[in-house]
Amino acid sequence: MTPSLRLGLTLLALALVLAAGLHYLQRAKPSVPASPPPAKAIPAASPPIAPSSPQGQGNIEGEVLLDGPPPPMLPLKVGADPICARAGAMDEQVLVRDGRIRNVVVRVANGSSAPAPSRPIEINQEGCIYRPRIQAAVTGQTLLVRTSDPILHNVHAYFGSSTVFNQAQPPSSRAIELTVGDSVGILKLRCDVHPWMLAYIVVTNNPFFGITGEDGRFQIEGIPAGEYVLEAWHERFGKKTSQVRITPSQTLKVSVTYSTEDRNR
Ligand SMILES: [Cu+2]
Repeated sequence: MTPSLRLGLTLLALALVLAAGLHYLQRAKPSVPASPPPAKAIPAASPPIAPSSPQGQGNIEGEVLLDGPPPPMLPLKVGADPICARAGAMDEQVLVRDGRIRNVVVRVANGSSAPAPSRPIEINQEGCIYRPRIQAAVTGQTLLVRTSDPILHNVHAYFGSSTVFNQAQPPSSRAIELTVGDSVGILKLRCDVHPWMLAYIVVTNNPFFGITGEDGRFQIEGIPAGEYVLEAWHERFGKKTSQVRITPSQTLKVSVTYSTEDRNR
């Protein structure tokens, strides 16, 4: 082999390695993040309600209480399908611990509209249950509906009483990508094959919301100072509103109390 031929072969091999590497990088870059972090109360990338507001920002820390004994948790009536009929699956409509309610969405109801975060929110179908059951989104945000189940589901979305989406999702299929509409309200997902499968997305128009965790507490950070209506929503107990005043650099403590008689209507 002549020196020039050897040099040529070496360069060719180098070019092939580089080409393979570039190809891998392109394939490895997913179009949609496989599992972005769950929606947080304050997406960092979202602009505040009033970016030029000179008066500063404050926070809310709150708890949501149930006045009275929580209704008993009932087993889910999941039918005979062995994939769905896991032992011990309970209806998670009302989750209460130490008198505090989980899965209440609390939002600034009269804030100025802000663009949706570019990051999607996600729902997965696992063992014939939507996870998470409750979340919130900003108008125009992307929603990805995934399935981990080896059986057919049918994703049926309602906004109010109107169907906005209805599509079968076979096992191993790609995530269904939806865009949350421009109206504030409640987006409900139900599976037409398994009617106990329910999920709710509270659609709001700004990033200032929180969802109570297992301890029934929530927080909302970085709210421009001012007077607001704070609205809490629970799938069984419905809405509660209150007036709040946000003061710069202060954390307002808020307590929302539902009665066991309250209903979502
Ligand atoms: Cu289903």
